[in-house]
Amino acid sequence: MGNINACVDLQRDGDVAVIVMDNPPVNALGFALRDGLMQAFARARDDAGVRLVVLTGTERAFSGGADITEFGKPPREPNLRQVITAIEDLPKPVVAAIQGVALGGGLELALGCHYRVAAPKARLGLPEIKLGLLPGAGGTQRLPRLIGIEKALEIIVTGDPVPAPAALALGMVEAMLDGPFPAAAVAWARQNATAPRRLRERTDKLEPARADAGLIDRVAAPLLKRARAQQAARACAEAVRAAAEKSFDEGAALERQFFMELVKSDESKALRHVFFSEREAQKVPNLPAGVEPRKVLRAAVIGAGTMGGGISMCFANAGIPVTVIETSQEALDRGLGRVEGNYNTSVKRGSITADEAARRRALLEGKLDFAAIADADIVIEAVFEEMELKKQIFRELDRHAKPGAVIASNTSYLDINEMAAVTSRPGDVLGMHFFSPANVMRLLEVVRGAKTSPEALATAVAVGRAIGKVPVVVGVCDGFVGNRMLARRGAQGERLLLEGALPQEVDRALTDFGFRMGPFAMGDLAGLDIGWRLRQARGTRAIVADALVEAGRLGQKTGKGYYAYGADGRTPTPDPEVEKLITDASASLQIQRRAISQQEILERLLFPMINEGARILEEGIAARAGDIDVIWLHGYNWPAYRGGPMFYAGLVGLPYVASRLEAFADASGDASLRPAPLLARLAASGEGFGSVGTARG
Ligand code: T1G
Repeated sequence: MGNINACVDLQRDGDVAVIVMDNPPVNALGFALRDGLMQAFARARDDAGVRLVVLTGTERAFSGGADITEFGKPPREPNLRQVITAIEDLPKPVVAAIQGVALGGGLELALGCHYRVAAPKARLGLPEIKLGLLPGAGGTQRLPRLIGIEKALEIIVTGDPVPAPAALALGMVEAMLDGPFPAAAVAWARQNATAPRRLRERTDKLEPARADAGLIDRVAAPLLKRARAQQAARACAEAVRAAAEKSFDEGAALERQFFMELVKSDESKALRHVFFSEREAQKVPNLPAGVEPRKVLRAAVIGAGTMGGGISMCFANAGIPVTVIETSQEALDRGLGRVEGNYNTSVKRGSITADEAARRRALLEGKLDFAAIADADIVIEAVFEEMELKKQIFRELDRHAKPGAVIASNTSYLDINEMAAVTSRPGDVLGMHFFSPANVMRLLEVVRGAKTSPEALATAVAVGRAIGKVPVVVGVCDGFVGNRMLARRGAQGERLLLEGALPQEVDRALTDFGFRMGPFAMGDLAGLDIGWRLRQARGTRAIVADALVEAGRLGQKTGKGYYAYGADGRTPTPDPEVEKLITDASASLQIQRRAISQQEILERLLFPMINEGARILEEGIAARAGDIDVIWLHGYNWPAYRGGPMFYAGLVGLPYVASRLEAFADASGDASLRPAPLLARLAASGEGFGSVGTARG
């Protein structure tokens, strides 16, 4: 407990005042912390016995920035800009002693200090753009004055953190100190902090941009091209340009104006929604107090196919030894050979060193006998999607796995409860649905069976995080959450082709919306035979998709699918053969083709998905609307700056979504397009999906 207020402690070390921020978990600069800082610095200023000041935080965080939960609420003074100005105006030298992270407003706070020192593992950055914002407390004006326009632009527009050694090399910090904080910083300050050096008064680092009018555009162009939050990226670049061309106060005023515009933008609201939903989604819904995940020191994977190999790599990459089980040496060699190939590619690309690849590869061993899973703390089955085969495997796993081991299936839609029922330990059985390629895609649907224990669930979620995934707990149903909603989009995609659209028109509606690829190009990439086999297994039909497969058009792997693929095998070109196949299919169904607008295509693809999401919430298959958004962001490349399907529905307005669904149902006679009861209720009451009760009972 601090002696200034709950978040701030003012200590004395001889003639040095040490101000300590302690607002768990990350020293977010909420009102109490800002108010405490103002009081502490006023005291240090007025205390004649104080010659200089050291400002520090905790080992985890100097400060994680402004308190994002305060955005959109009435502002309370002192605001962050006032706190930073008060520090910069202090007539005594102030040293920021940075451990952990100094991000966003946290780094801006450090830039208001006259010196900065950092611990070797500290990370500094201005990630506001990842929230659809720009640094709003002087960062776009002070950082260029400290390290120059070019480097400042890169840090601000990418939003990427800078590790302490690089920060030292750039001049973001004056020193990197090994010793314990804050003592090491106090000692450094006594030796080096001689005067209050105010960044707002510096201009030498701005000279190159002032001398070369084209510099900013040249540096900004590639950065803006790569940025996902376009509105915020442009604002960042213009604010930094103001630093070069205008006075500090004029630049700061422009930064403020941009911030006030951006904080109200849909793009920023979506990205802030994503930030909190990603964290919320990883909390096991309704976990009883005191339930802890079990330790996972060893893993086993059954099946060394594409998925099994990728899953095994996730564990090896996280430093967890993993045993891969196959039925034959030939299958095992093929699977491990694929893993070897993946690591070699990563080394060639420079994403990991050869030594790191060797270290990871050494953690991965192949075996032909189930007995080898005996000391695994978690076993993940990743064999062919055939229930009888999976049940046979689960009987074996039940025989060989040690007590307390979590036994998971990587199935993408089969019933976990049926698998659990053939074991003596249904409490330890659940689903862990990885997305291909498993060693790349971050989403992990953790499927809670009817009898899955809270410990097993907590263990699977903890392991998911440990191997770098975004684990989201979902319930048992056909397709769980992501694929169940995807099926709705796929059905509409097929209908749109039959009614008059062409693949390139449907795909363009989604790429213009922000997806990297449309559904048909994505189908060609994954292989059209996957969906075809699924439909065969279920006895369902998709006329156009089936016709393509039956004509040998499986997608990129056969050089043609919905599109034709040229020499590079990847660039899709509309194919008159496909257009004829589609128009013939329409004719065979006596469907009068018509021109369909891009807006109707977009709504026909997205609104039935949103409707299915409402049913998923009603049934308790997902605990929170944000969980559904996170699933689509990390499993299906939904554009983050659109927030996710359920967030997007709120932006468009649930009454509008409901009315369009009614219209689609009337036009097609497909009653399943009618608004789900939850959607209709929320549309009528004016509430959003965020108001839906959270976790399942
Ligand atoms: N405000 C409010 N809560 C925050 C927060 C923040 N800035 N940062 C983290 N939290 C919460 C988070 O929701 C979670 O809560 C808990 O802290 C732990 O977070 C004016 C306008 C700091 C690297 O963008 O990148 O400054 O789930 O699980 O993995 O120019 O949090 O436990 O209830 O992520 O150790 C700019 C955002 C803000 C940094 C720590 N700052 N945070 O990672 O823990 S805008 C950021 C992070 C701004 C100024 C502008 C990470 C982290 P709960 P965590 P972590």
